[in-house]
Amino acid sequence: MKKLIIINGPNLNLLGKREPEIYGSQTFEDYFKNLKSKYNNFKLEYYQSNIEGELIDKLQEVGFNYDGIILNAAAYTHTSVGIGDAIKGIETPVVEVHISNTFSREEYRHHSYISPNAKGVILGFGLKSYDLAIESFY
Ligand code: CA2
Repeated sequence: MKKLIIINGPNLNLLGKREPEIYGSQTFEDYFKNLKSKYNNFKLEYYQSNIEGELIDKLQEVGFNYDGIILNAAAYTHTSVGIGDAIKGIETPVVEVHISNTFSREEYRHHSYISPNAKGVILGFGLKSYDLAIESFY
C-alpha cells in the first residue's frame, strides 16, 4: 500500500474557522476523515505546522521513506528558500497543492519556491485540490 503524507503550512489550522468565503467552511480534520475513507487504498497521514523549520524537519523525516508528499506550504510557498531547498534534497516526489487559485490573487502569490522542484502543481479547486493530488499517485 502506498504511503502518502499531506503537509500543511501556516494558518491552515484555521480552515473552517475563518475566511470561509476564500477557504470554505470545513475544518481540515473533518475533511481529512473523509479523505481517509475515500482513499482507503493508500496509507494517508496528515501533519500541520505554523513553523518553517518544523515543516523542513518533517520533509526531511518523510522524504526518503514515503511514496508521496502532498504539500500546501501556504504563505511559505511564496517566501521560503529553505523549504524549496528541502524539496530539492529529498527523494520522495512532492505535489504542490493550493486551495485557492493563487494566480487570480495578489501578485506576491504568483511566485512559488516549491513549484520548480515539485512533481506537479494543483491549485484553485478548493479542498478538492487535495483529492486530485492523491489521485495523481495511482
Ligand atoms: O490557497 C492556498 O491553499 C494557500 O496556500 C493558502 C495560504 C496562502 O498564503 C497562499 O497564498 C495560498 C493561506 C492559508 C491561510 O489559511 C487560512 C484559513 C482560514 C482562515 C485564515 C487563513
